[in-house]
Amino acid sequence: AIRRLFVGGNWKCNNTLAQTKDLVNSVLNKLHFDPSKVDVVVAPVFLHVPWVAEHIQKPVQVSVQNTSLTGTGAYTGEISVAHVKDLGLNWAILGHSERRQYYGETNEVVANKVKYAVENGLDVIACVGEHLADREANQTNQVVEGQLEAIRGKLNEAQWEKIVIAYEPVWAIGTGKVATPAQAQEVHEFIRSYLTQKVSQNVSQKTRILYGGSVTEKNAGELIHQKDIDGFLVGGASLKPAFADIVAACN
Ligand code: G2H
Repeated sequence: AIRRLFVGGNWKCNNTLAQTKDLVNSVLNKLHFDPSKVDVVVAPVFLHVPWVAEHIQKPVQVSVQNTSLTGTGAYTGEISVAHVKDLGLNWAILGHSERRQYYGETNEVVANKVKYAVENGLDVIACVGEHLADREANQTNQVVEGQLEAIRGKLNEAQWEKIVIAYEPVWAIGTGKVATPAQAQEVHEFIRSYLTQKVSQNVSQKTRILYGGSVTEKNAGELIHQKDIDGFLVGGASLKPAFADIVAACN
């Protein structure tokens, strides 16, 4: 692969602390992979992040699942980029479809969060993806382009170095209904050509584009062979030993 692959585990709002500890000890700390070939990044529940960051084996990196739009200060209930950096962490997932859907994060909010996170030193897994109705109305590319356009408007070219894009069709998320390798590749190719046209050839060639949505150990092997798929953002299967098989498929 021309780009280092990337496997993200998005643990979402799951697991007791005891279950998280068990997942780290029995799955993550037993992974064998070559960090020069693949980045492995897991995103626990905020309250579990300090324990995970301290106990996970070195080559596995830790991400948060959200950051606030604001800095430190009088912002009750928020977790700022500064707090994430203070723990020594470098990654945030932003704009996940569940944040867009349930917490009112518009393209504009997501783009501002991405900008703020990047400007303050985080690497970002920026999520985009269409709903079933968009796909059925042949609007997939337009929807994804609108999401990317909002983000692009806030970044300069150099800042794209800190961005990984996750394409997650909403109809495939947690539904067991995975995009076919051809369906995924088609959108990944569209995203890469968007980057070529709207940012630069260099950014287009360097940016990792992940697929997310019901990735399992059974479909990862075929998906990863698609030309423009550079890894995965895994939800449900990242809570299970299957995650090790998905990493193995990318190593
Ligand atoms: C998509 C994905 C992880 P799942 O949200 O971000 O979840 O693999 O459970 O569909």
